[in-house]
Amino acid sequence: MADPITIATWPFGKTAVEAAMKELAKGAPALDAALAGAQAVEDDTSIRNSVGFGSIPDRLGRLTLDACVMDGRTLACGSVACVEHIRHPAALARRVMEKTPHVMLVGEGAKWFALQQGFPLEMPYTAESIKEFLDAHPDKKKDAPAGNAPARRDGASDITLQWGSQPAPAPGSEFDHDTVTVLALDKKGHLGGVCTTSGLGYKLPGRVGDSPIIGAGLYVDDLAGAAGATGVGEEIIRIGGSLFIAELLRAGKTPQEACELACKRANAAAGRRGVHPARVAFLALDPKGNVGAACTEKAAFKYAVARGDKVELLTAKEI
Ligand code: SD4
Repeated sequence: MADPITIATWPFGKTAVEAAMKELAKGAPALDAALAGAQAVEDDTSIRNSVGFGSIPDRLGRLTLDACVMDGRTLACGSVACVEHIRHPAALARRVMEKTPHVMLVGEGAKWFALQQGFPLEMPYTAESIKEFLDAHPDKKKDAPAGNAPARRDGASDITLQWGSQPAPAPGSEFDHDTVTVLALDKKGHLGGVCTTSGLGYKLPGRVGDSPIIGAGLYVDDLAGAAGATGVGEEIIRIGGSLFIAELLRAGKTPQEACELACKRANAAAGRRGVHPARVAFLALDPKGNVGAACTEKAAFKYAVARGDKVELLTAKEI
C-alpha cells in the first residue's frame, strides 16, 4: 500500500490535483485519477487561453488539441495529436490505448476514431477566444516557429508565438500556459500520467509539440518513475525530456535531481543553436511518492501537489 499523491503543471494544476485526489482517495487506479484531473482542466473554460475548449487556436483560427496517457504498470500508452472538435482529447488518447493496437492517431483519423467511439463533435470556441484571435491578427506576426530555423539572437523565446502581435503577459501569469500534465501514484503503488494541451498559441497549422509524444511530454514506468513536461515543445522533443528523466530515476537519481538535469540538458541542446534559455519545465514523481520539479530561466514554473488532504502550489527551482 502507498500513500496516494498527485502532481500537475501550472497554477491550474490545483484543479487537476483536487479532482485526481478525490479518485485516488476512493482507491481508483493512478491513470483513472490522472485522467479525471486532466479532464477537469480541459472542461474549465474559465482557464482562458489555456488547455482545452476556449484556448488559443492556430494561425488559421482552428483549435487543435494534443494529448497522451500512459499506464506505469504495463507501459500501455495512447495519444492523439492535432485533433479538432473533441472536448476530451485525453480520454480519446486513452481509447487509442485501450481499443486499438496503435499508440498514436492524428488529425482527421483521430477525429473519425472519436466518432466511432461515440465522442460528440463540438465547437471549441468561446466568445472570448474568438475575440482574442481577431485582436491578435497572428498572420501579421513574422516570427517562425523554432523548428530547425536559425537561432534567434535577440533573446526572444519562441514561446512568444503564443501572443501573435500582442505583447506577452508577465511571465508566470495564468495566461501563458496551455498544458496540463498530471502524474499520480495510487494506493496500490502504481503510477499513471496524462498530458493534454492546445499546444503553442498561434502555432502553424499541423504543428505538434511534445505533449502527445510519449517520451517527450510524458513518460510513466512503475519500475522507474513518472515524468512530464511543459514549455516550448520543440526543445522538449529534442532531448526526449520525459524519458530522459525516467531513465535518470531508474538509475537512482531523485525526482528533483532528474528534473534539474533535464533542464540543463535542454539548455545545452538549445544553446547549440544559439538559443538560451530553452524555456522548458519538468516535473517528476517516483514510485515512493517523492516529487521534483525544475524549470529553465524565465519559465516561472509553478506546480500543484496533493497529498492526503493537503493541496499546495509550489514554485519550481530555476536552472
Ligand atoms: C507545446 N509543451 O505544445 C506545449 C506547450 C506548453 O505551457 O506546455 N505550454 O509545445
